[in-house]
Amino acid sequence: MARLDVTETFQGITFPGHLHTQESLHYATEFKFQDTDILIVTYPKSGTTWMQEIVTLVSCKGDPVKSQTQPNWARAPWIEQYYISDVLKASQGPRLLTTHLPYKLLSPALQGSKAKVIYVARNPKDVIVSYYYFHKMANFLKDPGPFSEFLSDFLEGTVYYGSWFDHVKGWTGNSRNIENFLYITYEEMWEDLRGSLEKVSLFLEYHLLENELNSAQKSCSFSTMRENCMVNYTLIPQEIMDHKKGKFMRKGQIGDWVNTFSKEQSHNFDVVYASKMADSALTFVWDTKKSHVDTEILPLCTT
Ligand code: PPS
Repeated sequence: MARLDVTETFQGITFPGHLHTQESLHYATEFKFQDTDILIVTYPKSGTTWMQEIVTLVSCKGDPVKSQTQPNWARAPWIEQYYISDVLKASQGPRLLTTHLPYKLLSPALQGSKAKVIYVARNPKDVIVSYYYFHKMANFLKDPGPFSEFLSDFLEGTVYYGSWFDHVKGWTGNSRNIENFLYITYEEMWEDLRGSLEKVSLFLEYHLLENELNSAQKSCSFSTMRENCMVNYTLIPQEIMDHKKGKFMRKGQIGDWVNTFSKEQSHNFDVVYASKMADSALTFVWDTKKSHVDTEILPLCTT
C-alpha cells in the first residue's frame, strides 16, 4: 500500500492515506477492546515511540530482546492503521495498542472498557517542530512548506490528525470516563526516566526489581533507541522515509523549539494557546532548568 500522495478525510480530520483508509478508520471507531488491553494514546510527535518502548520493556521485566527484535508497529500497532487486523490475528497474549485518534472518535468504543489507557502529552511548541521536520523526511506526509505556514496550519488544526488542542483537552478532560487512565508528559519522562518507568510499572501492575528497572532504563534511553532499528524507522524503505533528509530520532530534547520559532511566532502561539486552553483545567510544566546528560551510545544494529 503506497498511496503516498493520498489524504483521507474522516469525520472532518485528515489522515495520511499511506497508512489509513476509510475502512481502517471506521474499524478503529468500532474497535473491540479487551479488558487486558493497554492503549497508548498520543497526538503525533509527543513521545509515542518512547512509551511503546517503555511499556514493552516494563511488560518484559526489563528484558530488551523483544524491543530489539520486533518493530514497534508490530508489537504496539496503531488501531486506526490499515494493517491492524492482520497484526492482531498474528499476535498472542495481552495486547499493546497505540492510537493518535482524538477522544471523540474513540470514546464510544472505549465505553465500559477496563483497558489501561496511557496518555502522553508534550510541549506543543516542541511537537510542532518535531512534526515539521518529520514532514520533511516522511514522503507520505505533505511537504510542509515554510515553518510559518506549517505553524498556522497547526494552530488552525488542519494538519494530519487534527487539532492538538482538541486532542489534549478531549482525552484529559474526559479521563474520569475512562476506568484506568494514566496521564504523563514527555517532559516528565525526560526529567525522570526512572521515576516514569516506576510510574508506568505501577499503573500496569508489573513489579520490577532494581536490576530489571536498570535494564529497562538503559534500553529506553534516547541514545539506545536512536541506534535500535526496531524503533528508529530505518527499516522503512527510503522512498517512504528519507533518512538522508532527517532522522526519526531527531534530537530528543525538551525546549528545542527555541531554535526554530521566532520571538514573534512564539508570542503569537502563546496568545492562541491561552485562548484555546482557557477552558482546560490542565496546567503544564514544560520548561526545565536541567541539562541533558544522556550521551551514551549503544549500537544495536547497523543500517
Ligand atoms: S510519532 O511519529 O507520532 O510516532 O512520533 P513520536 O514517537 O510520538 O515522537 C517522536 C519524538 O520523540 C522523540 N523520542 C525521544 N525523546 C527522548 N528520549 C527518547 N528515548 C525518545 N524516543 C523518541 C523523537 O526524537 C522525536 O522528537 P524530536 O524532537 O523530533 O527529536
